[in-house]
Amino acid sequence: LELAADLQRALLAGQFAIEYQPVVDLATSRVTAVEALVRWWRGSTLVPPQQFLGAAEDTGLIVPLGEWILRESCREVAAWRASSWDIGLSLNLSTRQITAPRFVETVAAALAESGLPASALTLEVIEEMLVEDAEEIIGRLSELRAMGVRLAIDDFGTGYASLALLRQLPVDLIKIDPSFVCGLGRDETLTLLTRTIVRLGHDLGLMVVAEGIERPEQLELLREMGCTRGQGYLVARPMAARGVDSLMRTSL
Ligand code: G
Ligand code: G
Ligand code: MN
Ligand code: NA
Repeated sequence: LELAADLQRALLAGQFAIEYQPVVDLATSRVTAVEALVRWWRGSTLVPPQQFLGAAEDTGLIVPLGEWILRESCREVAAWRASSWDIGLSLNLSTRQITAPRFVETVAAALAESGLPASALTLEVIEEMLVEDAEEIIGRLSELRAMGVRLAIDDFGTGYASLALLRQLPVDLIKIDPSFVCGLGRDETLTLLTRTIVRLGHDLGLMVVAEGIERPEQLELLREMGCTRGQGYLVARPMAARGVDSLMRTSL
């Protein structure tokens, strides 16, 4: 409860920040998108998301916080697109945000006021979200997709319903969980599973993003497997907006 009050104050005091992690085209190494990741600067201490996202979800504070992240990141990415090239924005969503009243309208408003095209926005969801309120969530996400917004399954392969979800929800992209990618080249089963997920995605006409790339060997294997996109510390760490600014300027 103390944490809940702290979060409320932090939002009012502007203590939340957004970091952006670049996603690159594995063939060209060009940045194609950035994933927005929320940060809480409590004084000079960085509180990890895992320590406050649960409480934000339970108290409902994730709704105003998520709306702030949505508007702010749409605005920043629209500005980067105006001064360099057409990168996309990927956002993580929670159940509470999607089921909140007027969620679809909120996303539409953020796109309209920033000028970011719907097709430049990808909303990431995880399978666990479809356990409760599945119909409502699928309905709302489908509405957004009909507007041109893209949908991604995050942490693909770790839940129990990955494949069933692909049938229920029209998605554009899957993000291979780092628990598979970490074993590339070191563990035969994980390498085989990664290859299988890449092929599955492509056979279904989906874009495939590999997450958690930390070693050159992983990058090489993913390229050889034909995986389209990659993300991870080896490629680029999450960075403040200023960092994205200079990254885009230096790679123009
Ligand atoms: O980079 P990292 O430690 O930030 O992220 C930890 C977890 O927090 C990840 O599972 C990520 O999906 C989640 N996360 C990061 N930013 C957001 C956000 O803006 N909204 C939601 N709902 N989850 C986020
Ligand atoms: O659950 P989601 O995929 O949204 O979480 C993204 C999280 O993964 C963020 O916390 C981000 O900081 C972290 N992350 C990004 N790249 C790497 C990486 O190469 N290795 C590890 N261990 N974590 C990463
Ligand atoms: Mn994510
Ligand atoms: Na993930």
